[in-house]
Amino acid sequence: MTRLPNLASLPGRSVADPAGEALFISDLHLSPRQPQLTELFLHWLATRARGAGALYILGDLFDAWIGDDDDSFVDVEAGLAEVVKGGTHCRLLHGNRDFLLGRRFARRTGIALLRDPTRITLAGEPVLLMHGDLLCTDDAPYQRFRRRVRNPLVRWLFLRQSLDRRRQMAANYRQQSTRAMASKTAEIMDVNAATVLRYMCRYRVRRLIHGHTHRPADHTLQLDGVPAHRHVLADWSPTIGEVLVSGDGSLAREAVRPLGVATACAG
Ligand SMILES: [Mn+2]
Repeated sequence: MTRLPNLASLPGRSVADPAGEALFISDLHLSPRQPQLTELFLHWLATRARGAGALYILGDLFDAWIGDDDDSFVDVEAGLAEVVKGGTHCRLLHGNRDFLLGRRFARRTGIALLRDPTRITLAGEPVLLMHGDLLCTDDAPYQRFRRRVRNPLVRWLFLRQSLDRRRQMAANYRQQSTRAMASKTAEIMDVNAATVLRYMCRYRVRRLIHGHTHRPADHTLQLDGVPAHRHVLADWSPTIGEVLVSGDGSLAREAVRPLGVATACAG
């Protein structure tokens, strides 16, 4: 566990968000092709996430979401609904892979959908939450693609297709995206430093939490000559996941491991 700077040491209004711990996750990329990953997440939901004050899912929970009428993830929806029933405030903002998560999903699970970005208060401090793709402004072709697929007409046309057709289109997109990423440098696919500062200034925060880049790290930057923080969430795999936990005025990273792995790895 890595301890991070004390939240209470930073200026902010003392408005209480849901009491208790707040958990932040993103980029699980759940998919029917990786049942062990889904199992890892469901187990974590039923154990560690239970009874937390809040659970924030910052995008790309699903590797692809082709519409709320798809029933490929009923087990995940049920697991999330249980956490909500247990009194945890669950909130989700869309990632680039699951931006079609809609009202019916929200109704079935009890999750509140957030705008990207959303400003919350954590231990009295304003904190900005984003998926992270909006920060990757060096990748101009991706930003154009993002605007195109989020156009209401394009979404409407997509959602009118049959589920099979949509599945096929999502698979094609995945292939194209893998090819496109292979031709882009690591720098182009990371956040743009000036864009990060612009968002933090606009929303008047000194702390930003996001995912998307799959480069988990806690960055300290200078904002008007004062230190500010950018926490990048980790992506999950079937063998390990990670949660950023806010509680007692501090932030910590916590590993999520499959059952039995700790003993299997001993020695
Ligand atoms: Mn993403």
